[in-house]
Amino acid sequence: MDLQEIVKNRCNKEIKDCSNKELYFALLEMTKGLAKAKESEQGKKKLYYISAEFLIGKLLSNNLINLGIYDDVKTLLAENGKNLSEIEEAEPEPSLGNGGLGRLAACFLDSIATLGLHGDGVGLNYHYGLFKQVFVNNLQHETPNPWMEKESWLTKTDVVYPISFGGFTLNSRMYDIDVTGYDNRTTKLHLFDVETVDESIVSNDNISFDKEDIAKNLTLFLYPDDSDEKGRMLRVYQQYFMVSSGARLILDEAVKRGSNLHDLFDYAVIQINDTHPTMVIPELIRLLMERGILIDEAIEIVTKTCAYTNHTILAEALEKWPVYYLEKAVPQLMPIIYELNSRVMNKYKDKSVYIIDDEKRVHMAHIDIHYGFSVNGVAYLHTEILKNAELHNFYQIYPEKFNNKTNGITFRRWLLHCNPELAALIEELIGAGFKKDAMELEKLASYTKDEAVLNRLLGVKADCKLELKNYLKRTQGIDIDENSIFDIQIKRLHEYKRQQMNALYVIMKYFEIKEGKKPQTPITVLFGAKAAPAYIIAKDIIHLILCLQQLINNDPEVSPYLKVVMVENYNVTLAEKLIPAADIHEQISLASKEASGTSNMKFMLNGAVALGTMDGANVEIADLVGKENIYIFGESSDQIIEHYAKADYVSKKFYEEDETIKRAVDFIVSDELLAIGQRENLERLYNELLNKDWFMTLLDLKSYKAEKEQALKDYEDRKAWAEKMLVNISKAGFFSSDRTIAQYNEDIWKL
Ligand code: NTF
Repeated sequence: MDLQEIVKNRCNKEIKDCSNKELYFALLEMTKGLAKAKESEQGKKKLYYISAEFLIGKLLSNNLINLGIYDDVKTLLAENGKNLSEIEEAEPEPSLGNGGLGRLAACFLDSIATLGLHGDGVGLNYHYGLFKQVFVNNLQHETPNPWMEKESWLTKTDVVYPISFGGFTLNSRMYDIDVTGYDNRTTKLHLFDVETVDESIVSNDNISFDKEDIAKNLTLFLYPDDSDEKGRMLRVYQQYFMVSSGARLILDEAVKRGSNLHDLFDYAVIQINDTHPTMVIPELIRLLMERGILIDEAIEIVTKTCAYTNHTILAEALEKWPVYYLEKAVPQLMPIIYELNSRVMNKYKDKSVYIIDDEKRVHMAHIDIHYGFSVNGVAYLHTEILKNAELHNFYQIYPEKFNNKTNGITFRRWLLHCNPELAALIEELIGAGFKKDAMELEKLASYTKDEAVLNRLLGVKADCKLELKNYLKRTQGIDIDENSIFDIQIKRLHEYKRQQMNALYVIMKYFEIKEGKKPQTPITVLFGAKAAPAYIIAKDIIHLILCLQQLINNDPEVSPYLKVVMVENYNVTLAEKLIPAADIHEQISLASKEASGTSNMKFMLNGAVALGTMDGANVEIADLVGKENIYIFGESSDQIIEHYAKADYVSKKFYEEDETIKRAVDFIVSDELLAIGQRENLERLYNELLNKDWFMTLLDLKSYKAEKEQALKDYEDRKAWAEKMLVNISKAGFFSSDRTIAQYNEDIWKL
């Protein structure tokens, strides 16, 4: 396909005369055509990865890379005076995810296509995504994030299903996004949408809307505010709409491939991504019964078809829907859920494994575990905690179902696309093989003493830092010093991830600088995070960070040595700029609480060094790179689990016993900060830290500070630091999502 021709047809102009937006649409059309040509159905059995989120990021450059035409297109554009990265800026980022769980689903689709596996994604088409974050008076404010334009990556299909709820029926239409594999075939992301959705019921400047008008609001937002019952009901409607549409598609396609439905498990395997899609289990049972299969057999068929991935041990994230919600929204499912529960009750005395508890709540994860054939965690430590603690009672019943699949990331987006300069250096050193076999990065190990290579690596990092500086200046009006140490923490805002601990460090550093103890190299502490709209303390933490940013960056005594930057509306696009530029990355969750983390993998691949706790995949990273190449601090997950069991952690004790901790915490409600921020927010956060501190910030603060100082000191030996960078890159191969997906396929999907 010829870009010049497409441009001619669309705009009746030459490439050189087109706007970036016009060229973006022309490239979109060309890429969609090329991707379509690579579609192919293959094999009898097919995987369906069902997920509430697919945080796919911008697609143009990635598709060009995967289709093998990136360089040609770039050159052609350059010959016509056009710049591909500028054209890319005309592409809106689809806002179909929240955090790691959604980005993981997107990396998985890339690897499924790249490995040529027979599998598609299934989800919902949210018109306004999660939300767009804007900062007003140092507070997070949420506005709609529209991303669909008159033309987009979505292709309307003629697949339509009627989806019935208690009292009404909505039509579900399927839209497809092509997922190109790297040098391989294309698969699809199927996104269902309601035909009657009405964007006009939301205003431009906030995300409130009539939560009861399901026909109009169903697919407006991902994770609508669940602080009231109407919001929670809406989530149930969304979930059922997604799984019922998906289940019908799965059955139709299986029949087309030759299934008589009694053998569905030979034609389909469904990976349930966290509990949001759990209702697919009772829904499939119901649909099979509608088609004449008796309940015993229907249950057996579905159990052999469905597999569940757990992504968190946080109790609040394990969904439990009151029976009466489901009775109202999806009454047709309740007889099946009751039946599933009574089968469990007849077999087991232990109430903790029941599906419906004494408070009449349906535990979604329990449905997955009893009526799926596989349960996996997302990193070694996480799976061990599931088996030995959180899901121990289930592990005793079904030891054979439990397995680990350590997360991974696609190297196409997180190296080739986001850091072409580093990719080119690696290719020059070890050849292009690492692009298909990530383990080849190990070959870099032979260069760890090669001074010329280490210097070039530092040069690439310096370029990426300068590029980030310019990008932030241009897009957010933020000024940073490219010669400072970039210390970056980017992830959802949550108390367990402990952005507040990083903020307390910043306060301590601020005091030191004020007192004349200046860091040898200036430090820039960068944050990126969205807080759930109803998560009050998380929003207070954002407020604290933004107040510190204002105070410190405007203090001429301090700002030459320390800067704090919270980027606005953190998303995949920003991550692609931030990660290549990082020197130090913060993975400081309370041990046992972060199931895996995936930014840790992206950072190491881009030559940043981790400062973290022994949590999630950090454990495996530490194992691979060795303790000289990572900064580990804090109590272990065993110790933390014991603190919770004994309920013996008292944050005030740490506050009272350590003068520097006390001073830092008190600063949150100091006159300096209250002059900038809101008393209500700052006092609430202060009290939370002092009286609750559920995620034990003060427990690890001292060792965190000490370890960070060590990292900053080590940074000064540039050669030794570059060696750490190179070791991290060379060991990143294990974290390719190609490896993860190959393992899912070998152990679970068996395509
Ligand atoms: C997240 N879970 C975990 O918090 C991360 O540690 C993990 O890397 C990703 O999943 C991907 O596995 C969630 O977002 C959720 F929803 F489960 F809380």
